[in-house]
Amino acid sequence: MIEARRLHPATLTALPAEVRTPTFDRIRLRGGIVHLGLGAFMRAHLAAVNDDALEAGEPLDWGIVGVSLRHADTRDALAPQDGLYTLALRDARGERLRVIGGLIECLVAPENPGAVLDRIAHADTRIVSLTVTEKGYCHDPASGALLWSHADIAHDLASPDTPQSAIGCIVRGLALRRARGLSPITLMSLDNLPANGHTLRRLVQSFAQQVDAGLADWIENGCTFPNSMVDRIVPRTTEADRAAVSQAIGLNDAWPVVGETFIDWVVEDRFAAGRPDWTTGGARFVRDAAPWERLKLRMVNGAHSSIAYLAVAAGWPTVDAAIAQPALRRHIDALMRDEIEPTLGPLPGLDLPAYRAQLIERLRNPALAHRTLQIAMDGSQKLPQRLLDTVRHRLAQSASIDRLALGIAAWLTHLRGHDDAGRAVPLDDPQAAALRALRTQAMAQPDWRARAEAFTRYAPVFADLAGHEALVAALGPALSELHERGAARTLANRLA
Ligand code: CS2
Repeated sequence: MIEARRLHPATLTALPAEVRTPTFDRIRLRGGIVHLGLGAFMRAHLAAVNDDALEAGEPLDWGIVGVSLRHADTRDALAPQDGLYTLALRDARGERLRVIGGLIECLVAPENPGAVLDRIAHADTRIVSLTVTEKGYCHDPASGALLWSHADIAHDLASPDTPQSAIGCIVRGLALRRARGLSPITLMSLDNLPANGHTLRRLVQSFAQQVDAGLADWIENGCTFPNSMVDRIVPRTTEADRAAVSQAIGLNDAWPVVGETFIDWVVEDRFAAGRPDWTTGGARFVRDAAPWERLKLRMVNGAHSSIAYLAVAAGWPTVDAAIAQPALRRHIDALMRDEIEPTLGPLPGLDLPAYRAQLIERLRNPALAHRTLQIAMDGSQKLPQRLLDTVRHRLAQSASIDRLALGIAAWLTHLRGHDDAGRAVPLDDPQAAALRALRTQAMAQPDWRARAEAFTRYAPVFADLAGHEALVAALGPALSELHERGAARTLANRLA
């Protein structure tokens, strides 16, 4: 029985006229895309762009089968809604509401891994896409190598029929495709990793080689792994969001998503088995996504992580609250202008100062309440591509890295587990235990220079930057200042 007040295909006609609803024939959609990692970001990005394509008349082959790799909560919320959910796009001017219709099924891998493999090996499937976050790749972020010691990878090697990791699901699913005589497909990473397609390919191939060299050849010769840059700020949905969206649409939606109006997606046009025309939703197909990835990871995510660690220390709970602090805003602006932008290659048609100004506006968005603690998660997985690659580039040119170093020092300070006022803050990171040990060991050194040096010896993050003189020289004073004065006064002082 359908709840009368629940969002559902049968209740769509009850929605207020200003809520946009799918106009394509949902019943006839087939699952051309299998998406691993059915989180908020994917539901506000790929799914929205794909809905635009379907609205614009793309064939109904391009429905999405969503797969949660861990929890059943998204499926449990969306199944009674037949996969429908609301996307609320918000900025200072207000909110635009839209019901997304392209999600045709939700699978939960731990409940039924066989169903996931079966879907990847389905004749309808032509693209497997992923948003599993940085740590979902089970790789060493510094070297990019697959972590054979990772519990999920070890499990997936030993148990072919019940994979738990994204890499295990993909390789076992492709093996089944090949066994069924089906054609190769596209594997499309949409995570914030540099060369995300190449990274995925390397990891899939490492695992496949271990399983079956013939399979590895089949993948190499037929599957493609386009690199891409994705951008849209999508905070975790809160209870308040659920209530507000349900109220606005006049129906209960158990799991809406909330994001900014801005969207960007640059993807390499290398699809093994076709693709929808996503350009109507704002995607750009290119030959080489690398310059755009660099831009986005260094500017947007580099700024985000720098803000997150400084703000958590200072006690500023959301990005908009943080960027409203003049000293932080000036720091982030100067960080981008003076230390990040000079490291970006040519970007045809891009006005960098305008991009920076727009980014500051996005960060000021008062309607998102993006938690700084959420962005502070998983620093060990994020810092290498967000701040350290930029540092490498600057060091190679003997250019200053003081502002980059402040963000890195703020992350190292975050490892202490409390903010500047002494309030506990969680260290949410797959390497939390090792990072705590690192901090204890580094803090036992006699002075800040030696402490900075000890921190840079942490290979999974700093890799070849271990003991780099100029990095240590910039980190030492930043660590000391953050320790002595706290983040707010350090920022104010640095502008004085
Ligand atoms: C954020 C990103 O949580 C984070 O680490 O920096 O999710 C960010 O919001 C997106 O990459 C924006 O496109």
